[in-house]
Amino acid sequence: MKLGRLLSSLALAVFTVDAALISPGNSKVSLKRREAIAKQIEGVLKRDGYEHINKRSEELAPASIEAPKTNIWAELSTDEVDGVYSLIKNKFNLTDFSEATLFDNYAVWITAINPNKTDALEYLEGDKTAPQRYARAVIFFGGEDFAKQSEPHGYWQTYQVGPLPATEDTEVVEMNWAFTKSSFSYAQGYRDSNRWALEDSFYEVLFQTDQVKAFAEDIIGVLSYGLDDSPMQIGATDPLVYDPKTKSLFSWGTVFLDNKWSAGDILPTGLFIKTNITGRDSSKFEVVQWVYNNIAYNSTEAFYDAWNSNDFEKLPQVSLNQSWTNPSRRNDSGTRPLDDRTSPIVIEPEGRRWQYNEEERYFTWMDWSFYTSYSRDGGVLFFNIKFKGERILYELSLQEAIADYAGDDPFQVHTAYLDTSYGWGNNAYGLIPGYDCPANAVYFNSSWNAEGTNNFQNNTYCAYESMEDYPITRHTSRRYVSVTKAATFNIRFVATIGNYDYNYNYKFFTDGTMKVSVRAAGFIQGAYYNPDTGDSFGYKIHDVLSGSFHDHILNFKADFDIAGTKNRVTNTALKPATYVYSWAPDTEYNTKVKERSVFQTETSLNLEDVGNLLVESADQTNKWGNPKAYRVYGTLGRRIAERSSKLAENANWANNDIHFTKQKDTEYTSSGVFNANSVFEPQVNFNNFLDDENIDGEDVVCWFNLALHHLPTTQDVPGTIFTTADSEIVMTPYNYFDSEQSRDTRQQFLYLVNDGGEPSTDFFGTELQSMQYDIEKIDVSSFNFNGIKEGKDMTNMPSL
Ligand SMILES: *[C@@H]1O[C@H](CO)[C@@H](O)[C@H](O)[C@H]1NC(C)=O
Ligand SMILES: *[C@@H]1O[C@H](CO)[C@@H](O)[C@H](O)[C@H]1NC(C)=O
Ligand SMILES: *[C@@H]1O[C@H](CO)[C@@H](O)[C@H](O)[C@H]1NC(C)=O
Ligand SMILES: *[C@@H]1O[C@H](CO)[C@@H](O)[C@H](O)[C@H]1NC(C)=O
Ligand SMILES: *[C@@H]1O[C@H](CO)[C@@H](O)[C@H](O)[C@H]1NC(C)=O
Ligand SMILES: *[C@@H]1O[C@H](CO)[C@@H](O)[C@H](O)[C@H]1NC(C)=O
Ligand SMILES: *[C@@H]1O[C@H](CO)[C@@H](O)[C@H](O)[C@H]1NC(C)=O
Ligand SMILES: *[C@@H]1O[C@H](CO)[C@@H](O)[C@H](O)[C@H]1NC(C)=O
Ligand SMILES: [Cu+2]
Repeated sequence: MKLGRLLSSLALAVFTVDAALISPGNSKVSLKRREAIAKQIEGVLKRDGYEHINKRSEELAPASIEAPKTNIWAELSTDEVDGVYSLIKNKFNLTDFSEATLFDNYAVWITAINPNKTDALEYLEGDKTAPQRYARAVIFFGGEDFAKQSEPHGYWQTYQVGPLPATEDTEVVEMNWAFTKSSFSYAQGYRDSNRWALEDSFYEVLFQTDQVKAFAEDIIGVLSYGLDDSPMQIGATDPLVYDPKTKSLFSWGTVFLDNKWSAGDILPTGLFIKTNITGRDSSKFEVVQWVYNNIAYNSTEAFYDAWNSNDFEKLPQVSLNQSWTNPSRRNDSGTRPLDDRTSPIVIEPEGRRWQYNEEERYFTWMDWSFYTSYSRDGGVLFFNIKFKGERILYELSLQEAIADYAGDDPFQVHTAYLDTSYGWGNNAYGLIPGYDCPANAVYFNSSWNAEGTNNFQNNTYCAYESMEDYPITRHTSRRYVSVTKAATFNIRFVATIGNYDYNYNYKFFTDGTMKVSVRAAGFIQGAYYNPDTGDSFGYKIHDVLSGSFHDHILNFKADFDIAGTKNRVTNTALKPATYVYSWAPDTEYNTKVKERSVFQTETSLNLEDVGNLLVESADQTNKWGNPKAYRVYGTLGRRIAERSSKLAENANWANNDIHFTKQKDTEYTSSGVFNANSVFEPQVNFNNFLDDENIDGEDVVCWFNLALHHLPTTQDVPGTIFTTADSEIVMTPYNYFDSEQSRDTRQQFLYLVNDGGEPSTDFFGTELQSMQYDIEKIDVSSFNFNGIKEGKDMTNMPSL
């Protein structure tokens, strides 16, 4: 995945950049360069008026619905953030981010802390007032005024600020209750844009030194990094490599080639650099190793000398004709029959069938209801998900995702991304109507604070009703045909983290089933294909490209409340058995049986070891005496590689497919932004959640992993496709009700022959009428796309 996020967006060869902006050593330079690039792309695309496509549906839209309660999980308002900021600015002598260097104190994020569940439930279910609001503020201390002897290069600290709104007297305390650790050294802390810029300025200088310029240009065959017209881009691995013995910090870098399709991730060069990046002064950074063609050189001189010698072997490089990397339509292959006609679209013939409250982000559809919130760390978050008036889930939210690579080169070997550090909410750009979401979707905007800016983004997530392409149920008998449509309600967001686009979908069915899926598309992080050593780790999928084998494991928190908070986890094993029945005492029958067991204590499981895995009510049964329950199953998974120095304690949730713990306010998230680089002592060590507490009859939280063991093939060239790069969990009622719940929907057809042989048909009042659909053309005249960058109000069209 994301390859030095910032670095990779720098050298866009198609847009020229003012050379004067580049002056190595100034950590702000690269940001300016980025902004300049964004300005030049501005206005390339313009679009507006997609409300036309929705016109009919909007005209017939139901009224906004009153939310029964205030959304107590809502992200902070701009006023709340500004109040917090002025308080901590004074208290900690903060420099505004736009002016700050790594030698100042500055705020990196200000975000909401969700209320504790006990307080929330008292508000939701009782007549208590809404819980007070709190903020989480993360500060980098680079200045001398708050310096610590133990942290010569500065440190990060997370604070809890509140209750809000902030006044001079508001409490600001270190936020330790939710984390294993709340303070992080510079070395193992967060790589914010100031740090990326620092590393980038080092590489810009390095690649303009005589020796490096000479061999890099010769080996790779293009202008060296740092020049305006250079297509080289430098990627650097996560996590940072910290050596506690020498207190030194290292980073592995590699050179990719950018092109006009930003396809650098599939244009590797096979050149690797290990750099000592200890400290905050890039002029003290030092190359400690070059690796090329599986040979390590301990210094730039050593590599230069080898390159100058007669027996140096140059590896083949990617051809300059890179039209194969174009992820858009290829026009060299003709047109498929009838493909000149527009493909089908979703229509709501009688108007929208769901309601929402914009302010509270409260949604209702077909006896479902829930609130959404939005955060920089997690994207769209769901709270208080109810079906038929009963809470099924208190919280459903994305926590973290790892992308853990394997390969024959040091870059892939050292790569294990934790994407929450890059952020989901801040990387969800505007969705494209009719393409990302069906034509009848409604779009929602969002806001978050990061690096000193209150950011706004239109159309970050969409909601729509859709139809599955199969009926939810049917039956044909001697007397009748009965068939019921499968309508679903969906919330979707797409986060583009560097090379990858993650499509998250939350789907609700009329019977009480929910499905959460993730799909991946975009460019793979490819490796340079070396025929001698590469075949164990990937297929050759182009001239010099290998699809390097990696695991995507994505962790979610699902706080089930099945008929209240007294729950338990059970397994119904499905087993072969040999039975002798009383009615046939001489015969052994090979058959199969169900066998229920209860998990008494907190547990981690792999799906292949269980049968039907249930979250049950510990005190309520259905009419037939079975515990009310939800079953969870799906394509869950865990990482394949074992514990290593790149993933030691920071993603312990990825060691098994699914975990069940006792709900605790202090077990707030399974990961944190600082987990990415603090490998041994992470912000949240998930193993601490698993301390054998009783979960039988307790409030249970399920932590599950969607997973994709991604061994790329030519199906990933030029881009990975959502069709198969996917994973899904199903959460479905299991003896929860006394019978299946979709029987009350009108979206059915019944053909019935009565006793006299007379046929009749029934559409239950929802017979599709023939009508003209006044769908208008998509008007793209006010679409504006400033290129992908984090920043205020960065993309596109008006929010609906
Ligand atoms: C406050 O921060 C500024 C900017 O980093 C610094 O120049 C100044 O010395 C600091 N003030 C104190 C009292 O340390
Ligand atoms: C939530 O609970 C924790 C642990 O009991 C407590 O330290 C924290 O202050 C509470 N947070 C809020 C926002 O009330
Ligand atoms: C890394 O660089 C730092 C300072 O720039 C130096 O003190 C340290 O010794 C170096 N580490 C190694 C292992 O060379
Ligand atoms: C390079 O360094 C490694 C250890 O860092 C050492 O084992 C090796 O001998 C060195 N190679 C040369 C050619 O100096
Ligand atoms: C570039 O490669 C494509 C196939 O990937 C080929 O169709 C095209 O003709 C080539 N263009 C040039 C200019 O060689
Ligand atoms: C295909 O697209 C390329 C670049 O966009 C263009 O130069 C070429 O003329 C197009 N070819 C055809 C057959 O349309
Ligand atoms: C989001 O959209 C709503 C409705 O259009 C608007 O009232 C609100 O100001 C917008 N919020 C942001 C942060 O842009
Ligand atoms: C976001 O949508 C609002 C309307 O809801 C519009 O005024 C604003 O210009 C949009 N922002 C951008 C960057 O397009
Ligand atoms: Cu992948």
